[in-house]
Amino acid sequence: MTLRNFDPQTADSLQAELNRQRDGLEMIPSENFVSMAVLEALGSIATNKYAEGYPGKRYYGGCEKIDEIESLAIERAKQIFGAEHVNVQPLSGAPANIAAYEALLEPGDTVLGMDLSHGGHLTHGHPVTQSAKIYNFVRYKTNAEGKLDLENLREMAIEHKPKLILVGYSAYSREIDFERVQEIADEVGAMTMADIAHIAGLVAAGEMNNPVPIFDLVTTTTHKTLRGPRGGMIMCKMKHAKAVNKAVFPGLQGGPHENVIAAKAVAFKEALLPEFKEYARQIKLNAKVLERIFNERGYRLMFGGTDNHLLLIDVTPKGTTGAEAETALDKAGITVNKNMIPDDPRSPMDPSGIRLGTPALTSRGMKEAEMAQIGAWIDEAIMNRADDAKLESIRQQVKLMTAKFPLYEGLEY
Ligand code: DSN
Repeated sequence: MTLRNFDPQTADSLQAELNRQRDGLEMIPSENFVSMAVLEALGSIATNKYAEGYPGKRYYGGCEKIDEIESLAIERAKQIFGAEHVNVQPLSGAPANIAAYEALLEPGDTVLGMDLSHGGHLTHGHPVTQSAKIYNFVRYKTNAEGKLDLENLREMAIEHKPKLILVGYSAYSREIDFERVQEIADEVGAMTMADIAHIAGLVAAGEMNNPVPIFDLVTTTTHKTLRGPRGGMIMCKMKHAKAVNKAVFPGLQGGPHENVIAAKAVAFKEALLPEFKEYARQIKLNAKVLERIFNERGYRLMFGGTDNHLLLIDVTPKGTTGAEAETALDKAGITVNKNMIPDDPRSPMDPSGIRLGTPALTSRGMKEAEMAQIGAWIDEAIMNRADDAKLESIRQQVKLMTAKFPLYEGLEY
């Protein structure tokens, strides 16, 4: 019985979502398109198996083949990032971070983490999270020039004596000097953690600095620039391996999702290929084209531009807001997300900025020429945000462009 025959309602929604992904320009910087091989592993029979524990030490019988799959994922991740120890079981980025805190900290310990509006992440100590109730997060910010200020970080580290210094961001577009962060941590006797969820694919390809050989612990998601299934991963020094494994299971999670782990293994194999290096390089080239276009057209780029896959853009100089711009772009077939800018005077539901990036479009094969056209469309849509006919005409042009970059050919629900 096929999905369509058994459950046409779900099949209809999946087909409509596939059409949306095909016809539009996906520019949310945390999204990507996995390969058919990753999709196949994700939809595999590995979903049927309970495997609490770790390879060779499970609480259930019949785990021999699952052990092979999980070990493959671990070994490939070690090879990509140069990690001493890897745990591939975290269900996603937030649980990976929660487990990392549990592994490294005691309740009440102080952590230096980046403020959300300056590019940090909710799980880096935002007051709405449970972690913020358990640990004492002190939040640092980018400086007046909009850059990560490691001298200020050092001063704050000396003042607050954190147990952990946390770097790695979800809206920050610049390179991070992990070696300098480690020196600061060494000076104050702190441990180091990086959350490389956004840039993991760029790090894997050698296109951005790699904290894994330097830091105590590194978390990531596997579904952003790394282009794997939706999931998380923790990499750490061997001295933290036991604590990390205990924190993930049984500390936080139950049975690992072995179909997702199989898909991670496949994605990691892809990330080891020379084509992936080319892909990561193109992501950055594409982002640079957008940086140029938005500069030329008078937008205010936060952090002064980009070294990675994303741009955080203040749209208020154009007389609009993040929410309004997101809605107009949606109508034009371009998906971005509204986003706070540093110390945003506006609210999270209608902030001053939009955040956009190039990983998904680059997966479709788009290059500099397409980016130049897309940058122009984004500006046109924002400047004509009240003109539905204009937005519809951009959407039609977007559809013509995306048709030239087929997505999941042959797949139908
Ligand atoms: N939601 C992710 C992002 O969009 O950056 C981070 O968790």
